[in-house]
Amino acid sequence: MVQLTSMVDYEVDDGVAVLTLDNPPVNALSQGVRQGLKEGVAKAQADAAAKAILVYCKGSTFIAGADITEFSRGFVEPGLHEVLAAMDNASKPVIAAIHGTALGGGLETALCCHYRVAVASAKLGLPEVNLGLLPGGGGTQRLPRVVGVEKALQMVTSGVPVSAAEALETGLVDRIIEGELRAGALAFAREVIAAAAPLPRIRDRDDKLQGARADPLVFARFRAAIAAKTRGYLAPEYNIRCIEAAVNQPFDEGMKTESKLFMELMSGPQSAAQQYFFFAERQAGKVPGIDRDTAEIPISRVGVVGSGTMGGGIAMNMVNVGIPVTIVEVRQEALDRGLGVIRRNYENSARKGRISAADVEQRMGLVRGSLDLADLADCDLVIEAVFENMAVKKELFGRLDVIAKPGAILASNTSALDLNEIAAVTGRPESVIGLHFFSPANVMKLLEVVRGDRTSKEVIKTSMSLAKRIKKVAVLVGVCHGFVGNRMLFVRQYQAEQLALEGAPPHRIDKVLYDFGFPMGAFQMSDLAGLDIGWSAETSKGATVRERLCEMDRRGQKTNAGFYDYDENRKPTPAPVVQELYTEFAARAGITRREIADEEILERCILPMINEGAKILDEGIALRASDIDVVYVYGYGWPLYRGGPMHYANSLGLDRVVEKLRAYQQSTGSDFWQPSRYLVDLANRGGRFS
Ligand code: T1G
Repeated sequence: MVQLTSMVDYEVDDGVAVLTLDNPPVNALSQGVRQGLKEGVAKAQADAAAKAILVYCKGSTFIAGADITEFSRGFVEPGLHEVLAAMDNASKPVIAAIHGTALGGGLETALCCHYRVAVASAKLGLPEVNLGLLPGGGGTQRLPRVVGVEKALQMVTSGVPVSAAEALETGLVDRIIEGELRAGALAFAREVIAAAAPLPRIRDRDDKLQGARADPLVFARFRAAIAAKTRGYLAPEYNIRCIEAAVNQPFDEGMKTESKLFMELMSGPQSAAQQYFFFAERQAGKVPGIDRDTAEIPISRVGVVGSGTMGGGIAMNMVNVGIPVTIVEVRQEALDRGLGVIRRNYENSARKGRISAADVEQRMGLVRGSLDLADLADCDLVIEAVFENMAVKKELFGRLDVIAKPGAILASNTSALDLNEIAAVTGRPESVIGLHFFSPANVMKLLEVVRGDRTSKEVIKTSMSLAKRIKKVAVLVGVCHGFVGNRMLFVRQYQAEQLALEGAPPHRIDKVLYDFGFPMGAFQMSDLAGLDIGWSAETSKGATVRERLCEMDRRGQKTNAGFYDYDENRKPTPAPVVQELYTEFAARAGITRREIADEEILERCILPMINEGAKILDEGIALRASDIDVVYVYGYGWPLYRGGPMHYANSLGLDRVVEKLRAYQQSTGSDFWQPSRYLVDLANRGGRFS
């Protein structure tokens, strides 16, 4: 065995030259791997003992793509194209042995082999679009030649990998290896040698492109089909153009088109934001001072108090990964309603073919309803999702503290209240934590894990890994009003309200935020959540437009009227009564209404969020700026291609952000705009939110 580079070994095993890659954690195509592959193919070509070449990876996965950490550092020779061309032009059969994931440049490497074999659990895909990119190693030219144009379009614009079984079906792999991969792949290689068949090169194939040549409208149809969900993103369109090039241009011309479009994306702000976010998401799970030596509390049974929208969604997350749940309610009809909603949600998923009918029954079998809190005595974790009222929560935690077994974790789904105050009513504040799910809780990826002043490391670690187990992205935050997400949202909503008073119609404010990339604007969001959160008719004084709307029974989408009027399809239409109310309230407040430009609307909605984010960092409520961005992308619909509010601030330039904040402080005379000292310091030092 010869070590070609620190990441690639070479040995001949009974006629087969085996190139073994070992570049943990995911065998990315780092320089050492590229160099090793290049040298390995050349060596095997010249080695009389080698009749075929096998590309095999150690560790948990085949090549999971180019090394993303190299992107910002600039490429070092040999380039990927040079390496892949050597494989494509080899005169001896080259076989890829795939396990784990063959992604991006990894699948492109496999597509330059003459054959691909895989274990049944393998996944194969081109997820570059998730990084704001496209497959730049020939993937957009070779994939459609194997799986056809429509499948290739779907794979490169969704970034979702296919299973080995589907890959076999579509011809992406030639055999599923049962048993040990290396041995099975070697056996396959020897069959190929024995067959002495002509070497099949994907670049020479054309049959799968004919259909699209005969039906060029396939691209227009596909564009229309994905337009809504890819709104604002550049990469999906660029991927489609590359597949079009594969159909309409000779192979080498198509490769040039792919490289040109790849470089355009790579040098653009969207990919920079999405690459940043790739690492931000992975950073969020790391908590200083908590590591593999920190003990974890086993969670095998969960209790949920409250079977409303949030309680039901939270329970589904646990059941989806096989954790049995006991849901406690106060009244039978509320419990029946809650359990009914869970069953209907699962039945809907079954109707859409996402799960089977047997799965529905299996999951419902893990849900136990109860009217007695005492039934939670055997739970390892109890999560409350009751009415958002401090007195109600404190009373409940006092009772749970008595009922729950020693060591059990007591968690609150509060979205804003003081967790320390809740913990203080128990004798186990070290076991109290906030688990702030986002509605719908069984869908939204984000989980704000709220650490109290006394919450133990073990409880924090347990909560962070439970989040991974239920397929959530957890972000650890400290206690303050609204934690990270809602606290920043409050200032945006406040400014949106101010803008509406000063003359900007709510639907225009919403359009500016929608065009910026949010799924909906501030007022539509309020209508969706319900204008009566924390409102009651008894205490209402009609002191705000929102209160007046509630008094008029315009409580949002649920009453088909709020800031907008809604038709039977929930289509919003601006409501003249809202304009009248803002005009009335402005007059009462002595505010002169005026035309407000879109640019000002955007700045006054976004800049306060950035400033609040800086205050949150200054107070240590968030561990790092990128955590705030993860909260906003996964919890509040911040467009991923803008990276998040803190990354966006960096792209604007912090000195410019401070300048703008000060300008608004000047023009409004309000200290609402006072720049955070943390932000000013960073800007003065020419720094960035890291
Ligand atoms: N480059 C560098 N580091 C990577 C990496 C990559 N491609 N993929 C993962 N890592 C690091 C990651 O940061 C983390 O580090 C550790 O590996 C484990 O990752 C020319 C241009 C493979 C499915 O987009 O989807 O090829 O935090 O926590 O949950 O066309 O990682 O431990 O320090 O995610 O088991 C295309 C990206 C690249 C795949 C494993 N490929 N990776 O998931 O572990 S662009 C991708 C993933 C490209 C070519 C183009 C996942 C995974 P740390 P992890 P996991």
